[in-house]
Amino acid sequence: MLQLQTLIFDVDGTLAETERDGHRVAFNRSFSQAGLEWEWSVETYGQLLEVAGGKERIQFFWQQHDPDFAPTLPTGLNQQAWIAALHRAKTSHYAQLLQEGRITLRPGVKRLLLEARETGIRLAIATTSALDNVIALLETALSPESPGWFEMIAAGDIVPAKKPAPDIYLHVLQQMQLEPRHCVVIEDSQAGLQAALQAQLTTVITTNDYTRSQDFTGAALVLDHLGEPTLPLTVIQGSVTHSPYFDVALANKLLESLHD
Ligand code: XBP
Ligand code: MG
Repeated sequence: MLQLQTLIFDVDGTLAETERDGHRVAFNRSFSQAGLEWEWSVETYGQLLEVAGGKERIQFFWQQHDPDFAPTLPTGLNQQAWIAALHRAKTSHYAQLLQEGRITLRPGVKRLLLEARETGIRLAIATTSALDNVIALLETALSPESPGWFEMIAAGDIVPAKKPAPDIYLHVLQQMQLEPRHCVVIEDSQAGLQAALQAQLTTVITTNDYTRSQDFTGAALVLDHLGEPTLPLTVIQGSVTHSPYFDVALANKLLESLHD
């Protein structure tokens, strides 16, 4: 029996490069629609990514960059409700961007998911993003029935603390009754790595433009992407022998070497 039983995927930056041309643009569209003068450049957004979660990111920006701004709140609506409404509009804009086909999966993601399904590896998602965003991404960039490939999609506000807190990973472990030594996590960011490591999970990082210079100490492997037979991966940290791409056998080997 394989040591590997479950693959747990992060979403944003890992399944697809959703942040710069997806979430960022959706935030800006929601700001403009609400008559706000806020506009997040590619660079500003890179800094704001340190704050996990869209609602939390809006609140942080408001406090740090426009503290005197006071929206006219209808009776009974507090600041949190105003942020939540703005964030709901952002979620619709994000779905619209996905419908336009602007966001595609990163190299190797679909291949690895299909191989995992063929070999009976269980699949899960652990993300800070809202559930609607995850479903929309899977349906548009992977296939309409693909949300059903995942035994569990743990997303957004279902746990009190977002990454880098381990809550979302602990939730998946508990709900699916998993032992960390049988799981491999695929992440793209330092916050995601910290969350997974605190849950004792073996973690593979695939970097992107926003995360490339982050500290990935503790990752089992750091790659530029998962790779394809025709698009070999590059190893940034750790070692991969004789394989141009990350697959189930390699994930299993990682666990065997760590848990011998
Ligand atoms: C990425 C995030 C998310 C998205 C925005 O999380 O930090 O907040 O940027 O999504 P992960 P929402 O990499 O864990 O998926 O606006 O829906 O919060
Ligand atoms: Mg991510």
